[in-house]
Amino acid sequence: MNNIIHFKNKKLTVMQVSDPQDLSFANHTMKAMLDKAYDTVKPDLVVFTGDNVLGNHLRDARFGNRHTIKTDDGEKRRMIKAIDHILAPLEKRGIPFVYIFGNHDDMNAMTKQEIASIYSSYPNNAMPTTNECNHEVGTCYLPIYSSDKAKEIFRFWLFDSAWQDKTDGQTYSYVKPEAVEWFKSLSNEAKQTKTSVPGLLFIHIPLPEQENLLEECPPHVGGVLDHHTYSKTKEKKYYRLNPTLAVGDLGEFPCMLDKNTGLFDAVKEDGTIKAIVAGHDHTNCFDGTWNGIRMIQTACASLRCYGVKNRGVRIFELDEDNPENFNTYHLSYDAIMGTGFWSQLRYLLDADGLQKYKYTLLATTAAALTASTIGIIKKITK
Ligand SMILES: [Fe+2]
Ligand SMILES: [Mn+2]
Repeated sequence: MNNIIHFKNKKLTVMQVSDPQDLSFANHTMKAMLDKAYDTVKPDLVVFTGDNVLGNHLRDARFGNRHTIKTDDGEKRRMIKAIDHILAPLEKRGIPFVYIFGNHDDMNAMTKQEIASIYSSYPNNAMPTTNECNHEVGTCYLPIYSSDKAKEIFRFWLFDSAWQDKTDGQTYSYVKPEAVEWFKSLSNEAKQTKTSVPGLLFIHIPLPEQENLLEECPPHVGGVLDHHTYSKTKEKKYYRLNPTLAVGDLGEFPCMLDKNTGLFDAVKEDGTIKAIVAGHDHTNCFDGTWNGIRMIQTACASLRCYGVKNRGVRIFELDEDNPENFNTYHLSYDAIMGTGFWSQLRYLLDADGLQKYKYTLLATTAAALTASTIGIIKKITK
């Protein structure tokens, strides 16, 4: 491990950045938002929870110089640049980071090992080189030490949940059974040796059990369509967060793991994990508990991809004397950048999905400028 993560004066502030999902041509408003968040919160650690790069669009000509890349080498160069956009600001500030991959990161010619080696080239990379699950790149645990660095008192579990099969080109999303077995064996070992510590589990795609935080409702009360059922049966069913179980935003029906390989049951059995924290569904941002397990989902940071005004970051504040009772809250774009004119204009011009408003604004501005220019010319030539 390059960097040991430890409490400082008994406190630890961690920032989760999920789905920044950018390309080699950076979205400057997202970069500005993250810069401001780092400078305001001053986190001791940043956890990227997947879709860190929009890996399936690296070759596109959609942005920047509008050149299509045709070679694997060119794609790799763009991957290096895209990763640098999210890691250089942390390197500059000396903030350590860890990460998991999402379903988009390896949707390209690169393997996860190759992508991980780019992250490893940064001095503030805090990914453990031991404590890894042998069966899956990126599945590992990060020990969090006491302020005096004498002992591990908390643990961040990082689980891989999606990958592209390079032979058939398909993306699969589930936690490999071997990774669940790895977790169970470490859990049993810690119980036997009485070395268990509390922790948080980070995963890109939410576990299937997360669906239990929802309840069916009529659409007019803010329900979201269950698009999985709709695509199969054309039956329209709407859901919202069950207010007795969860609080926050449900912007879309969750897109959960394809297959249940028993991680939730293993977490329940283990008893040390204080919350399962996911990303992936860009407009979902909530905190709930079902069957004794707390499940948190965090909206995307990306302005490149779909999302709404809850784009932002999540903060975890831990106290060394009582790390189990951590505090967590989400900071949206408005909370970070403010609601002033320039911040809102920036958002309007740079956030994906606002084209209709953007082009109306640009057309209105152009019309106003043209009209005033004509007015000035008429005055001059009178
Ligand atoms: Fe994503
Ligand atoms: Mn995703």
